[in-house]
Amino acid sequence: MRNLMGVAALLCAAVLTACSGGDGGADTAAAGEGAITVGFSQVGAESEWRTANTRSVREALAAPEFDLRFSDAQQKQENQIKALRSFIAQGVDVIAFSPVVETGWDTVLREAKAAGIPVVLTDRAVNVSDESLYATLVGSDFVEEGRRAARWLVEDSEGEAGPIRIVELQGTVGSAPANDRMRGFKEVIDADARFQIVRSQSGDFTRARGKEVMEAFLRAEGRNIDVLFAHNDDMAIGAIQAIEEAGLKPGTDIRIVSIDGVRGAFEAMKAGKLNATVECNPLLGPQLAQLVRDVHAGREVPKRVMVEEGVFTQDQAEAELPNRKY
Ligand code: GZL
Repeated sequence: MRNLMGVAALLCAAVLTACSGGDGGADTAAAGEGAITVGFSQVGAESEWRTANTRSVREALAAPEFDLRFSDAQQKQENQIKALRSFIAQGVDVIAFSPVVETGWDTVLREAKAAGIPVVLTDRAVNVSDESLYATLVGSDFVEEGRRAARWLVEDSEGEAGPIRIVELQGTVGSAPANDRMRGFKEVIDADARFQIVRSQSGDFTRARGKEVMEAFLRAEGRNIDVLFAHNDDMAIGAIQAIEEAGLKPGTDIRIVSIDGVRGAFEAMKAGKLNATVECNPLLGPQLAQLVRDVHAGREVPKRVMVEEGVFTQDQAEAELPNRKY
């Protein structure tokens, strides 16, 4: 009976993973004997940051030590929930995932807990009624990233009388980075009456949507935009195209501060089109691998593992570019 169940579980996994699209699919590379089986559900492939994050996870959770089952959710929560259920059906040793949004995870995480499978959160947080539903979260402090973006803007605006009119390109609606970066940015900006956020809209962390939303901002506000705050570099890079197509100079007519610190941002700063980027380190793979080893071995792990990161401005871009790892 158990063998039949095992076959059924693998068939179910194959079907679910096949329809999860993206570069998902059970990557059962040549895992070694006794390898730790890890089900990993990734948000998608929406930005340079995500691509670097996926590469870091895949490199760290490599065979023969690990048997990685990787699924790309294409930024849809229902695909992540399907993938997590598939991992539970496969009886993986550990589940790890970057939750596309903060809420709606209690039920499936309770199913993982009932199956005795520990869950490690990477990158983004969840909002659940019972914190025991996950072992740990390894990722950045998004509120501090928002504060850092605002602090750069306050410093860069020294001596300006105001009003300084800001438009905001927000990340994916309901995601921890979007919620927290907005909160941190406003916490600092609201303390200085010169600054006004005149428009805010989600660009879903992608270049294409960032460009579209910035075009709408420009149509609505004309030349009355002084600053763009973008929750990630990809949306900022899309917005830069829109600003240039509108006959304005990004980085000069409209100052731009964004978050991630991807290579594209350093190239835009070197070209004078972006003014500052707040680093958000995607290279979480090695920390994730160690946490997977620890929870699999039943070792205690901290509930929250932070990631170190900084802020980079235009004057540093050329020198820093060769050092960038993502
Ligand atoms: C942040 C991460 C965000 C990045 C975006 O840790 O979740 O998602 O800032 C990515 O580029 O799409």
